[in-house]
Amino acid sequence: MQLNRDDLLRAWREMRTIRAFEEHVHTEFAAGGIPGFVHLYAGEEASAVGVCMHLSDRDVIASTHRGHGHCIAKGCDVKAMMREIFGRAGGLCAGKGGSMHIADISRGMLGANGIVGGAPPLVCGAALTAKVRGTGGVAIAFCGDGGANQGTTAEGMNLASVWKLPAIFVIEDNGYAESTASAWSLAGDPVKRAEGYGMPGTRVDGRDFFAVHEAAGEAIERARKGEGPSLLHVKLERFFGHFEGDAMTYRAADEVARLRAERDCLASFRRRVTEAGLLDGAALDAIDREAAALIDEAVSEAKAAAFPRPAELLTDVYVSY
Ligand SMILES: Cc1ncc(C[n+]2csc(CCOP(=O)(O)OP(=O)(O)O)c2C)c(N)n1
Ligand SMILES: [Mg+2]
Repeated sequence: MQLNRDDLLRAWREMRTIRAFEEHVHTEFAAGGIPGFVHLYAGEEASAVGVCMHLSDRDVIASTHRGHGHCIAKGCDVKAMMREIFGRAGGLCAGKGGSMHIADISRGMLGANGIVGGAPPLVCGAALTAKVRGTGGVAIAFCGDGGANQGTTAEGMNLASVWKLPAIFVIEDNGYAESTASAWSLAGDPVKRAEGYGMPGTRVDGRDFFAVHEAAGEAIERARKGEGPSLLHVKLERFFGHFEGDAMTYRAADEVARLRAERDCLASFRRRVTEAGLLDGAALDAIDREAAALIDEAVSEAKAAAFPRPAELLTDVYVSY
């Protein structure tokens, strides 16, 4: 898929919106307004956006505990997401799920997921549905370097390959599973694991939106043509702790500052499109202001929203078919 000016503006807006969203959640969490556990996606934006730009509502994704970026890239309403994170009425899941359980089935967002390695088996079901019904849809599982080592990921990849499902496994390798460096925990090369399951595997630099977009496009096209699953191993960085409140004693004191200076996918996108004359700085700055204003509004509206009523405690908990 060739990217035109509108596509590039859209990519920038989505990545900027994710960054602004995460920075605001970081501040609000520290101020004590957000209940529960929160894991931020800042630094990894090019992966969610580079993959999800190829998708529409007929396609589904399943996410991780670090799911805000995936939700935004798949078209979830950011104000409803913010209300959800604050645990308020009008949240995307009625304020009862919080950060780790945001879902919007109408947008093909099957859910953030507190279960590490939860997404790969889920997308096998969704991909089988797409295949049986002949919708042409694909199903994408995001999982981390830690999640890549879960048995569920191995099972999911095996099943997807045996059934030739339109599924893509995106391993977002940010170098850590909680405090454990992937150098200590990830054996061999994840790309070669794909070979073991008879599917193509590609390594992608997650700092480079264009590389992610291209590799994801190839994998998705292959899946849509009925040629089966693929794996992408995306190398990227997380700019905050594992969870909000993490003192990050396992990282060098200057590590995050260095990564922010050298491996920021937003900075590299901006440099590339301005140097190539594809977009001008003023257009990008205008989007930055709009994204910041949108998230400011989302935070104030979330804080002003009511909490769910006690009478609603048991609604939406079970689905009756
Ligand atoms: C099945 C399961 N085991 C353990 C945990 C605890 N846990 C939560 S996040 C995490 C690390 C995940 O690392 P990774 O998959 O690399 O994702 P990242 O946090 O780096 O995005 C662990 C072990 C869990 N939530 N679920
Ligand atoms: Mg990780």
